[in-house]
Amino acid sequence: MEVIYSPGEHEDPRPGREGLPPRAWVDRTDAQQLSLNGDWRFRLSPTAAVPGGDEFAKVDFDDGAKQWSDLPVPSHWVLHGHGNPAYVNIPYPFPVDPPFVPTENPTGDYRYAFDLPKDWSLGDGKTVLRFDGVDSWCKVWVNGTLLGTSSGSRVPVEFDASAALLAGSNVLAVRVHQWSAGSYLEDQDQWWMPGIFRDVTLLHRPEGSVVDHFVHVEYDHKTGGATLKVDAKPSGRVVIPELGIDAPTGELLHLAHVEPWTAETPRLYTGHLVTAGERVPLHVGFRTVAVEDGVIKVNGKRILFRGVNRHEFHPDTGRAVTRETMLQDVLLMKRHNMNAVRTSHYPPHPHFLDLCDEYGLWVIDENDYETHGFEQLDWAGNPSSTPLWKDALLDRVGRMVERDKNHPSIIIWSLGNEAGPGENIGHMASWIRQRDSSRLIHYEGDKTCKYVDMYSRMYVTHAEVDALGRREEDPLDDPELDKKRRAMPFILCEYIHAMGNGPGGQAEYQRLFEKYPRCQGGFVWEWIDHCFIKPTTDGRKYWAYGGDFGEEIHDGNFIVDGLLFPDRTPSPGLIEYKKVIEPVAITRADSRRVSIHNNRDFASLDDLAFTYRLERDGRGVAGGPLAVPSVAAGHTVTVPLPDVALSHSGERIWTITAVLAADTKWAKAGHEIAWGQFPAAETSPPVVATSSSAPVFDSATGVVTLGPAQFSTTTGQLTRLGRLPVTSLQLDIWRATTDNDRGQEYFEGICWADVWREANLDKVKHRVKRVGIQGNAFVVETRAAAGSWNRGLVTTYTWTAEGGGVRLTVKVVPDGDWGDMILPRLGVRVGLPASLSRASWYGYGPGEAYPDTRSGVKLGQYGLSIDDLQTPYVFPQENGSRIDVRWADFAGSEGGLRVEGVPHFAFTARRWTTEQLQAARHTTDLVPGDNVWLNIDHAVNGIGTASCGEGVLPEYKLRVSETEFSVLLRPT
Ligand code: IPT
Repeated sequence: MEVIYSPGEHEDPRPGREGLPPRAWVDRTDAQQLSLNGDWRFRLSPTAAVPGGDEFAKVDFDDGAKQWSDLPVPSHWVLHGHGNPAYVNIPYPFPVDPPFVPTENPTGDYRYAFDLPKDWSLGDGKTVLRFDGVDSWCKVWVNGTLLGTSSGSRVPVEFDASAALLAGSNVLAVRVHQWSAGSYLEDQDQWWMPGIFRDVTLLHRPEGSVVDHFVHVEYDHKTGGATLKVDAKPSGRVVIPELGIDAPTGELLHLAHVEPWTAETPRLYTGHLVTAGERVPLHVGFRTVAVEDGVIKVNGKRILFRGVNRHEFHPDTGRAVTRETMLQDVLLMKRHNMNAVRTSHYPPHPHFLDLCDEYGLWVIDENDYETHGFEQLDWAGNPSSTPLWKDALLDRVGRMVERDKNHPSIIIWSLGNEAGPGENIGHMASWIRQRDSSRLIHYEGDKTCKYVDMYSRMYVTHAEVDALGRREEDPLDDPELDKKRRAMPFILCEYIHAMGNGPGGQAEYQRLFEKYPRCQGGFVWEWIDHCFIKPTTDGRKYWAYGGDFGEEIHDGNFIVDGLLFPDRTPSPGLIEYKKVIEPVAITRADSRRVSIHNNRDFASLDDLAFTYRLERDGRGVAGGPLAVPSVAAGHTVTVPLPDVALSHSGERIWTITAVLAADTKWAKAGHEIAWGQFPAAETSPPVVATSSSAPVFDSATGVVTLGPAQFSTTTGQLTRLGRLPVTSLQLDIWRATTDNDRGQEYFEGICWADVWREANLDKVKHRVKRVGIQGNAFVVETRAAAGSWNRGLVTTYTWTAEGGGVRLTVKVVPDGDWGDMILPRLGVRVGLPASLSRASWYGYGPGEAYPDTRSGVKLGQYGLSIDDLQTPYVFPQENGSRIDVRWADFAGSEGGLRVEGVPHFAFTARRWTTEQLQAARHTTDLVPGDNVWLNIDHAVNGIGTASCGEGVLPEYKLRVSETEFSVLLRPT
């Protein structure tokens, strides 16, 4: 056959061609730069073979033709009307046929005409063209001259453009294929989004400019001294005036005293590297990273990661994120007490790392490498274990390390994520070790820890973390490897899966990290929900996830699993995490003293100011500053509580708060860091009022009247309370399942949502057995039972009049075989008029809380509209429960309702039913109806994190048992 076309270049598993050797990335030097970001010309073709071949790269090619349009660079073309983003988690969206990819391969041709500034000296040195990120493969021409090709979406490439550039006007042309051999190495759990999505820059490299430089530091915590050596090619001088340094490169400099860099104290010394041709800024942070005594130490101290996995994401621009967005992420992390970030699962835009250096975050910088789709093939042909891919893997890990090697914030290199085992993992690790021995190596997929410096796992149960803490985990077959691994530090590179409502069980993990030195914390999965805005047919906006773009293969809302909603508003999960990882533990020492423990690794609490507040039944009675002496890291002080005269009644609660004493780079003075709340005195039990009137039965109407309440004798249900018509008050055990309910518990292998559905718990019918009057009480006996099954809950509602309202006592007796069933909730629900618009309550708030997600809420008095009680999870599900409520008022234009607990209850109030919430797929499916549906819960099942991880811990499971609870309902 005479071959006239055979695709290929982009299916070559080897690294791209003609890229310059990778080097340290520098934002700005005194050498000239020209940003080529802007509106480029763009044409999309359906296959890699574009008719006309490379013609489009020629200078005089007509890009005004109708197939061409403008496209901003950086961006993903699928977010600009050319095709769609597609979300798949683990499987490849194309046949696994490595290194080949489908012929159907969206291909973007880009052209950009630009003028070289007049003072750009082409004759002096070189000019290089840098792409910081092109997804997934590109071929680059300048003025029709081919410069080279590149693979590796999230690592930079530089080409020498000197010979191709002209003074005056130039034309840059780039061909980008969505799919390439490299796509096999980039199977991360995220949207597939091609394009030139990071900056494009032209860099003048004058004669004698820095080809590369490597800042080596060591900090000696025993002496407070440090060493510094800056290797540079060509050699030059290192100038750091603040340290009195003006010395040649390559020389080991001993410094008698420096302030070390830590995530808590991100001290940077700025200076310059000066060579014959360039002045490069230096930001030096002194720190030493080591594994000692089986734990990771920085500057001689064990550190504890309070971390998060960060994908780059913005709902408008995908992974093309601006510096403002990066800064917003860093500020949000710092403001929520985080100290670490894993750059899952690729090196981020370098500006993000600059911000981590500056603001203080420990970084695990991760290679752009994941081959998760091979798992379902038992890893057959997996690049980690196939020699064919060795060079590509060394190429990309090298481009990460070289680019990022001068960041003090990076203390760990990660070889990638979910890429199975194999010797190429070892090759990458060895390469890093010879190049940079100053940092540790991480890879979770190295189960035996043959190549890495720490034992890392994801989504491990609390029980297993406990065993790991004791170094009593199950042994490996190989005793040598087992011994080595058992001696290693342990981290959770991913845990507590922030999908939907939750994650639950955070505090219990933190206690384990605090208990066992080996357990050095973890990184929440993940930072932000990756969703795009889409309109409904009638123009309302919703957050779109997998499948909303017509993808053939997709993983639905598994991409909606962040601590931040897509618009970066914090979710309740983040509020919880902030509290759980707070660096100060404030607890009751005894009735007169508070204990303040500094949970930081390095810094004292001198930057914090403490305040106290005393409340009685949620109303402040006293408050002011609390003097706290200096507390060094790891230490505790006990401080007397202010001498405030306590009243003799009501619930008296101390709240002690630690806030920033002065403005910092990342938050203003007064920003809350930590708090503790505890009772000031025993609360006396509430006085139980006796019932005041008896029920009256009107046989003509069939209505029973009891105080302000009216009941139907046919249904036994409450129909009116004062002015309020009410409906359907009955026992309720169902909740709209959460992502975590729908998950598979790692430990027990149970999916509770499936169990509940099988048990028809969402289809409970109520059979009225008897309705009657017993003394002063109106009594309704029912049997609530789920369709198809013979077990039930015999429920007795006893109503008595009390203090202008009615008291409802519900007794639930299980009937039949419930086995080990747990219930979503146990309480009553009632339909109230839609005119109710506001809730105020005394209980925990202001946000939602469940039994295992309640660290972040405080006891107090709160008020919110019914609409604002909802947590707008992207995928609608149970939400918004307020826990341990003493009383709640629901008010509106046509009368209201007060609910008082005996002593506590939880509530949700919504403008739609649980059934509607269950059926909804997007928030726009939730349309207010004719009622406000109030659930008054005696108990609620926990949340857990089974969407990926452990289920609800036993102590938070709502088991079926005989139960009695009461509430008071009063019209207002
Ligand atoms: C783990 C992945 O590393 C991460 O990218 C993400 O997909 C997460 O799960 C779930 O959201 S892998 C999983 C099989 C434990």
